[in-house]
Parts: sequence; C-alpha cells; structure tokens
Amino acid sequence: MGFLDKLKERFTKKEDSGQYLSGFSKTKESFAKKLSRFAFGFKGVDDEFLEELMIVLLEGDVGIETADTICEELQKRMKKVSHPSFEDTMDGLMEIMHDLYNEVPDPCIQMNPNGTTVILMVGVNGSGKTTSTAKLTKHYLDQGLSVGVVAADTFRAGAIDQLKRWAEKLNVPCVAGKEGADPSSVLVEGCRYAKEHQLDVLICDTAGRLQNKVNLMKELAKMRKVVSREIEGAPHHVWLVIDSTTGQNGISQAKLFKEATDVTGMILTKMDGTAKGGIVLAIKHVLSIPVYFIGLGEKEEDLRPFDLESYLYSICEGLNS
Ligand SMILES: Nc1nc2c(ncn2[C@@H]2O[C@H](COP(=O)(O)OP(=O)(O)O)[C@@H](O)[C@H]2O)c(=O)[nH]1
Ligand SMILES: [Mg+2]
Repeated sequence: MGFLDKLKERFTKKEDSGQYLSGFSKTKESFAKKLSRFAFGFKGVDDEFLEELMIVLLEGDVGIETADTICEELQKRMKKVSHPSFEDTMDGLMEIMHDLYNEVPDPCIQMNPNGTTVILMVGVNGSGKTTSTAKLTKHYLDQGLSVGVVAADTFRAGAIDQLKRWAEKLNVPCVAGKEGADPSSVLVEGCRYAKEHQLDVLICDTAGRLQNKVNLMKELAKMRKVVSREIEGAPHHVWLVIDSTTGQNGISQAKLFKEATDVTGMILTKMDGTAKGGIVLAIKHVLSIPVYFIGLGEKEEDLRPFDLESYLYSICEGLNS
C-alpha cells in the first residue's frame, strides 16, 4: 500500500475530514490539479519535471527554500526506484512533504495544571486575532473548560466591541478596558478575574500594530512581565496569528515576531480563501514554529487543530486515482 493510500485510509476515519476538504479546496484545486497534468506522458523525475514541480510548489507558497529541499529530496529518492511511475512519484512527493514537516514533531499544547492557562494572541492587524480568540474560546468550551477573554487591543474601540460581541454570543466573560487604556493594565485585570473565578483558560487578544522590532519587543516584554506577576508561568502560550493569504509576507511577519519574543505556536487563518496552503510547510520548515490551529472560515466553529495527515490528504485528494 502506497503512502497516499495509507493517508486516505486514515483520513476517511477523521471526524473533521469534511471541514478540511472544503477548507483546503482552493489549495487542492491548484496543487493537485496542476500536478495531475504531469501524469500524461510522464517520463520520470527529469529536469523538466522538477522545473514544473518547482513552479507548482512556489505558486502554492511553499517558498523557495522549502521547495528546493523538496525537489532535491524527490530526485534523490526516485533515483532508487527503477522506472518510477507518476503514482510512485506523487507518493514519494507527499511522503517527503510529510517528513519535512515532521522533522521536528509539534509538541502537545500543555495546559497549566495549577490554575488558569494564559494564552496571548499576537500578530498584525487584520490577521484574524480577534476571530481566532472567539474560535479558540469555542474550542475550549467544547472540551468542557471554563474560558474568559481579555480585550487588550485598546487602540480601537471597534476592536473591543468586536470581542465583546463574540463573548456575548459564546456566553463567556470578557474583561475590557476603555479605548486608549494601557493594554497591560487590562491584562492584569483579566488575570485577576481569571484567578478569582478559577477559569481554566484565559485568552488575551492584543493589538496588532505593524511596527519596528524594538518597539514590538518592548511591548511584548511588558505584556509578558505583567501577566507573569499575576499567574505563575504565564503567559503559558504566545500564539502568533498569520493570515495565510499574505503568503511570503506572512513569513516575514512571523520572523519578526519570532525574533521579538518567544512565540510558542502559530495559528494560520483564512486557509479557506487561498490556494497558498503551502505556507504551512514553509512556516514550519523555515521557522520551526509549530502550527497548532488553522482557520478555515469566519464562523466560531471554523477553527481546526492542525493535523498534518489531514492537511496533506486535503491538498492532494484525487491525485492518484
Ligand atoms: N475566510 C476567513 N476569514 C477569516 C478567518 N479568520 C479571520 N477572518 C476574517 O478576517 C477579518 C479580520 O479578522 P480579525 O479577527 O478582526 O483580525 P485582527 O485584526 O487580527 O483581530 C475578519 O473579517 C474575519 O472575519 C478565516 O479563517 N477564514
Ligand atoms: Mg482584533
């Protein structure tokens, strides 16, 4: 049984396979469809094929460095197979993508065993922080945990109201300051509320100003310091929210944030709106930051824990059949 058959077998048993398939339909449309064109008259993994593959990978925003690695590895592996068929080659390709992501397997998300788990959401404006805060809230509520949110994006009144509306809809407490208030003071208030009410999870939505590294570092350092004073070990997670439709620009943002603070995980949003789903591989390969969740739509249920096999199957479905 080939790699793709095994992927398919496991994928069909997953609960959220339907959400994955529809969320990644644009990437699949581009990736699998373009690759399947090479099936006709396939002559093996020669220069011409590798060149075409490189273009498909780059168009899917896998990024030059990662695409290079994939092509080299495919050439190496296929040399060991005598007269590889197109199916063998696609099997090899998907297995390489799998192994590349998993060179460093994503660690599990650790929850604070002694109290509230504090999650800081960071990222530039419009990346999907507030929406992802709401989606994460639903994710943890569904697990039977108590959740609160903090509107620490105090730069726009609209941002505070947006989170308040989500909190109301999801029926969770929202600690919010006034527009223009010091975000750190709102975070402190949020932590105190969480302790007093023994919340399991506190998700803090922060402001996403695109700024220089020094200011970003200072701001993030201050936020970390104030929450660490309130709850031991906090923030337990700093999750960077990246809009996957921004492609390689998203990777530059991720680099900046990684240099500015200890980003512990990533949420890649708007996968449903893009054919550039290859950004998952690029982010992991180039930055070694675990991808924990992916956004596949605008509703609260459209956040899925990232599952490597489901992702790979969803972008290559139909390729070998
Ligand atoms: N299609 C889609 N839209 C999303 C997703 N995540 C966020 N959005 C939309 O992106 C826009 C910006 O999101 P928002 O959470 O306000 O970004 P923030 O500025 O980082 O807080 C909103 O219109 C969201 O509905 C997603 O996974 N898929
Ligand atoms: Mg926001």
